[in-house]
Amino acid sequence: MSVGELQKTIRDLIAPGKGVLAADESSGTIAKRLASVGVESTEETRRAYRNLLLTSPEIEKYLCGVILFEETLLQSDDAGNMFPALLEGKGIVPGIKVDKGTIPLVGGGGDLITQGLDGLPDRLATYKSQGARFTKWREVYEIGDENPTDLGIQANADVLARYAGICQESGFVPIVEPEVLMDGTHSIEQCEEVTEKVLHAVFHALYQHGVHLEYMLLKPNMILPGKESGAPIDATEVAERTLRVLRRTVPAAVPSINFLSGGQSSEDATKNLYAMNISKVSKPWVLSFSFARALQQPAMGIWQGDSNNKDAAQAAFKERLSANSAARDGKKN
Ligand code: 5MM
Repeated sequence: MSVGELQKTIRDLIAPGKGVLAADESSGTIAKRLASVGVESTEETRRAYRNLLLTSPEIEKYLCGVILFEETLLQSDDAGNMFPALLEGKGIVPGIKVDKGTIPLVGGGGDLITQGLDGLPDRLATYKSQGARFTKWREVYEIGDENPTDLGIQANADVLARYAGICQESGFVPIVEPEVLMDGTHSIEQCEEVTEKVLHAVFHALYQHGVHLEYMLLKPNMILPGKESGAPIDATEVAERTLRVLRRTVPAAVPSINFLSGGQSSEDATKNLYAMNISKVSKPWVLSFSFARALQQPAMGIWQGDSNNKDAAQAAFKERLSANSAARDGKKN
């Protein structure tokens, strides 16, 4: 394990005022997102869309890292610069999603488990040669009457820890993403209870697998009521509950917690991040963002696949970046 390499990447990923853009939607997910604005997903439309995001003026003021999908590592901007080199040139660390999506967990009563550990060291060697310096892996937990099960929580934690260990061994800083989904009718109390159990299991597994907490980032959900519960989102309550869970489960050695947005509106995600950062509760980690939808949605809605809309879309993207950069530092935009 190259500690120097990991230290440098971590330093770059916790730069003040900056966060991570998740632009690692897999083929199925990006096809859904593009379809929602009337754009067919082809290799070229995916490239054009990611070109719009990654060539936006001044993104380096707000972003320290971008998580890419495999295909994007090998694509170029309109001027012919490979995307990883373009990002490095701006001082932004290129990252790569290395999981292969979810399947049902056998015996897990409906819980899911993420695939992709087989052959991971070989893939990492390839990704490194293509310019990636950090990785991301997501496990998903749906809240139901009987879910997640104890088996689901344990199995998913073990997989996350195995992934993180393999990545550190290969010199990559792993982003560990256990996502308790917002979808459903559950209450905010249920989300808090499940997330606490999930994070306890994850950090126990990380310890058992010898993962170096100093060289990883955590990408959790915020504590929110189910999207279909009808309950309003109150930023002060979200901050209080989320910080309580994190303080109970996440060791101080973890340098940064970069939240996912999980289907909240762009504004709610920013307000909640701000509320956490201005909270008087003591917090030993950086609290930043690794949003996909909450950063991208307004821009994608304006772009709609038309290059004439590029400037306006980039302006909307910058507006979200700037707001979240301020929120991450506990400042009003
Ligand atoms: C939960 O999804 C991650 C964060 O995105 P949001 O801020 O929109 O919740 C995101 O990085 C996600 O892992 C990617 O979009 C890829 O998802 P898929 O489902 O394509 O693996």
